[in-house]
Amino acid sequence: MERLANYINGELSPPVAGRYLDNPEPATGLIYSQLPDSGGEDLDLAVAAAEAAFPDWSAATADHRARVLQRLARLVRDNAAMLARAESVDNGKPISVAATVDIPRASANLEFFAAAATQFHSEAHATDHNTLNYTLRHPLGVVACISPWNLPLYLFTWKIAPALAAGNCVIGKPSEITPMTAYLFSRLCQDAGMPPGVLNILHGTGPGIGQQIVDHPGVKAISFTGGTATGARIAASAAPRFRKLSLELGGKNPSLVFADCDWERTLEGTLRAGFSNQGQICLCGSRVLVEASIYERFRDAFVEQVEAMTVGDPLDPDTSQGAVVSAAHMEKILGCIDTARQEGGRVLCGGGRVQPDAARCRDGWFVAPTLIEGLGPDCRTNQEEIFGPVVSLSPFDGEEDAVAQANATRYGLAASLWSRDVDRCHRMARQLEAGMVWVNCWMLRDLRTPMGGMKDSGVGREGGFEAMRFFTEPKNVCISYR
Ligand code: TXE
Repeated sequence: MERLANYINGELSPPVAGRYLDNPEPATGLIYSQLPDSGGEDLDLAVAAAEAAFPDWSAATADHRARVLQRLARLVRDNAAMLARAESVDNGKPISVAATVDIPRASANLEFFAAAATQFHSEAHATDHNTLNYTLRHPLGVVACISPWNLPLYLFTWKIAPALAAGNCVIGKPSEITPMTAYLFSRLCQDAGMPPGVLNILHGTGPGIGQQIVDHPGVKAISFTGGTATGARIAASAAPRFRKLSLELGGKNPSLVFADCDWERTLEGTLRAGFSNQGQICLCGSRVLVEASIYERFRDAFVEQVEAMTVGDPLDPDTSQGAVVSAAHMEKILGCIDTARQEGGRVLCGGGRVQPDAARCRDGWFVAPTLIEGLGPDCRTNQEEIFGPVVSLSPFDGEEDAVAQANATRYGLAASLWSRDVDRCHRMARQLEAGMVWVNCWMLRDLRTPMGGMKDSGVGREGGFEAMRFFTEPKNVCISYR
């Protein structure tokens, strides 16, 4: 059975204590590889390597750093088919999604921050005729990038690329649930000529090596994407040591459908927003709010579309819904569906575990895409992040009610708005409590824009120069001259 390795000081390294964790394939439930269960000794080696690499990497020209990131971007592109397959096996997502979304976006992240490295600039302010302020931006040193399982290589590269571009050395920790693409990526780092120690990748559990990384005195900043409860724990650990934190957490995002929407485009868009990656994207629109005058018609058309989705072997290119990521996560989702029933929700389709046709997937972790209606904004189904293929449908009555329902959660990550009334779209975009509002689209991205959430969806923004600034310490110089 394949054993993955850490990536420390440019080498693929087995865990010092020799402990491993099993890595199952969600589509079959079978263990297919093992990952290091890293500990403090591995972390000390990684931090020492990163500290040793920092003087040269931070002093290197932006062009040099850009070239390393560009080579990595090209290697990810050249190996896209292999990486997409690996990610589909590791995560349970349809291979079509891995091949068209995850891997191309991972390569684009590296490409974008390669370019951003050469464009990064700092501010200067001419205060008056004889005073000038300018700001130096120093990289922080050794920083941690902790990423989740839902978009494994995509979110891993999204974090490490700005940190590296800004001149930091990185301790990366991919999710223990989906370690494979980060491991394959570490092999590509060797091919790309990444200087030893600049990027180190440690595998293992969140409460184990994850928490040790957060607590390590050598780690100057933490960029984390994952669950809100974990984010709170990390914030509590980091606060007394004044570590910089960027937290990209959960969401309970509304898709708001108005009677004047473009019907086909809205159906297709809200379906994608609800069920992409089996609903396991923090940006997924898990609450579809529909203007009362079209509610029944929209609901019936939506049910028809959901029922037409094929749940199948993730490796089959025609599959649109794969497995959910783990047995525990499947149980959590099924528990949420039970809760919805107990709360009085009506299950319109789906509602349980399914077995796809493929024989090899008989024991895999598959949940039927599920639609529920009849629940008010305060019930748990409309409040708690389910993070699975479960969408709740509710009617609203006018703009004010739409905004009130949309904002009635502790989360504030994203919203999508479907209407042809331009005035309304601008009006509502201002009022929605969300870090990202999409109008007549979903998950379109421009890497220059700030990305992150309001309220309990996190603090800080990722993307563009904002992300690079996070990974630097500003120092202002004020000069008075005669
Ligand atoms: O994520 P965790 P989990 C949500 C979703 C899901 C829930 C829990 O609702 O059901 O979170 O998922 C590492 N110190 N999202 O448990 O635990 C962990 O090893 C340091 C939303 O899988 O937050 C992994 O690398 N690190 C989300 C990463 O944190 C720790 C994506 C995320 O794991 C740690 C995933 C600790 N104490 C789940 N504990 C999104 N926003 O996209 C865990 N980790």
